[in-house]
Amino acid sequence: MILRSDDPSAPKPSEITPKALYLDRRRFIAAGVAALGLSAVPAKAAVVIRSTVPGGPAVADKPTARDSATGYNNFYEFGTDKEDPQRNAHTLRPDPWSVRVEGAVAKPGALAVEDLIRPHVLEERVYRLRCVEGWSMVIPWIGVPLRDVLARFEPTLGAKFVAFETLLDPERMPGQRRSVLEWPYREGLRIDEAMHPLTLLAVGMYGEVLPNQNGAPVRLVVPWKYGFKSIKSIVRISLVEAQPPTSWGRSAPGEYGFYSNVNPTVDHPRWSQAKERPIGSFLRRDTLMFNGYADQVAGLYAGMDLRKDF
Ligand SMILES: Nc1nc2c(c(=O)[nH]1)N[C@H]1C(S)=C(S)[C@@H](COP(=O)(O)O)O[C@H]1N2
Ligand SMILES: [Mo]
Repeated sequence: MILRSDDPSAPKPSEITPKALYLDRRRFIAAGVAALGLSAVPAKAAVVIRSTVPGGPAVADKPTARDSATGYNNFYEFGTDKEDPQRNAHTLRPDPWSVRVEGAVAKPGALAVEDLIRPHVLEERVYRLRCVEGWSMVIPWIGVPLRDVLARFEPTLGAKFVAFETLLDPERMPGQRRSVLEWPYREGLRIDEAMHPLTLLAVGMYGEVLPNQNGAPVRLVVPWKYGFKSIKSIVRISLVEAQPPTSWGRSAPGEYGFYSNVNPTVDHPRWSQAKERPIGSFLRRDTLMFNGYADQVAGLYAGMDLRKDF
């Protein structure tokens, strides 16, 4: 289903989320999913890639098998092997969960995930996620544009960048007992990137709430950037004046720049970025500029040297 807020036939948020269904996160998202008609999508139609963005790329790929997307993960808070998050993330406890939005906003505050999402229309968006390591997946996410959520906190003129933080809790995230990265995991976007309509605050995938290993209960999805920008299990969003530090930028500044746009012409210092292997396939394919979203996002970087600002 293609659902856009400017579509007069789209259900209003009040129709999607009747109050009786606010009881808990699972039921809340289930209600949104049902309203999207996702559970009723026939299997055949479910493999058609849809973009909710006008003029968006018609990426003619099937979504990655759900088992692969939930069993092959990067989530260092639960270990550094791809199978570790699925095995270990049961200790996360994503419910209840609140997210604080603060900094250069007129109305700072902490909200439960349900209240963060409740006023908005949940959308399904099928995006390619390409890891800097050279593999990619195609995932049907469920979420709301980040810009709609941020607007409610009324960003002020000082909001030039947005800084994101994952939970810091070594009890629930045992991988934080090892210093493989600086904890908590931190990421950041420039304000125009954060406000871009493609940038999604995701609470579900494959028609269900996010599994813990994929960043429950709420994560970012920035489809034109390498996967590590899409920070999981967010507890804090700060609108700030200066470019914020990021975990990967601090661990290897020469390898992971702030922008991290998918760019097949800029190699990682230790490997080429020209190709990628879609998970579930043996064949590699060419990596596309901005992961295939150049028409929508290239304008954000007009006049920048993307070799320097990598
Ligand atoms: N908090 C946190 N967020 C994270 C990561 C992480 O280790 N910790 N890994 C990143 C990387 S490198 C990738 S490729 C994506 C993977 O998302 P997925 O496991 O849902 O496919 O999550 C990103 N978000
Ligand atoms: Mo990644």
